[in-house]
Amino acid sequence: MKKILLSGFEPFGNLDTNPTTAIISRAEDWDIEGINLETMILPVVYNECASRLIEKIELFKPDIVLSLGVAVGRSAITPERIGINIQDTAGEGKTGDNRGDQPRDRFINDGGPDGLFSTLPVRGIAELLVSEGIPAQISNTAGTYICNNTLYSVLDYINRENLDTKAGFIHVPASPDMVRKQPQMPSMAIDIQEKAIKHILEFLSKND
Ligand code: PCA
Repeated sequence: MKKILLSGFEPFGNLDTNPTTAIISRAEDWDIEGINLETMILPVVYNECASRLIEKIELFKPDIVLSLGVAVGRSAITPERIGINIQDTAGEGKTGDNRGDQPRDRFINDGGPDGLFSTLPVRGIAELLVSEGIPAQISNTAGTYICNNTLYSVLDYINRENLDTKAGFIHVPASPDMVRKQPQMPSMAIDIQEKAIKHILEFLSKND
């Protein structure tokens, strides 16, 4: 039995919803053979996103931590290859986090490594989804906002604690309801996003 911790995020900025909140609420009803699944929603707050996840890791002691976030503008499911040691709201989080924190060029861990690679099989995840007919691609940047912060901090924690836990991050596209007033923006139905994440968990539970 593999213990998997799956996290999503609350909405942020000018978004009313976050597809990862919907995926998490659907995941609460999943019953996948061989997986003991815990789910949680994280706050879009620099100083809290990772600490809340780490508290749960300490309690649940998962084999695998998979965090989900939305990347508005992307058209595919994108496993992130690396988290970098920077907090900067110049990009996707221009208005700052949900508490108004607007860091520029701030280290997540002063003196920590510049970057940390995901320990999930990002190539295998992308290939699996493509073979299932779902658009997917490795992403080489998770940005410098909350999602990158979560990925970096969890990997940094796992390294410092010398844990065997594997961890990674997946960005999903916007859901159609989020872009109904911007029809030129890419989106992916929640049903397909849900299917993708379910396939990934099944794959991870069998992969060592
Ligand atoms: N996406 C944002 C933060 C929360 C989310 O779902 C990001 O890409 O950093």
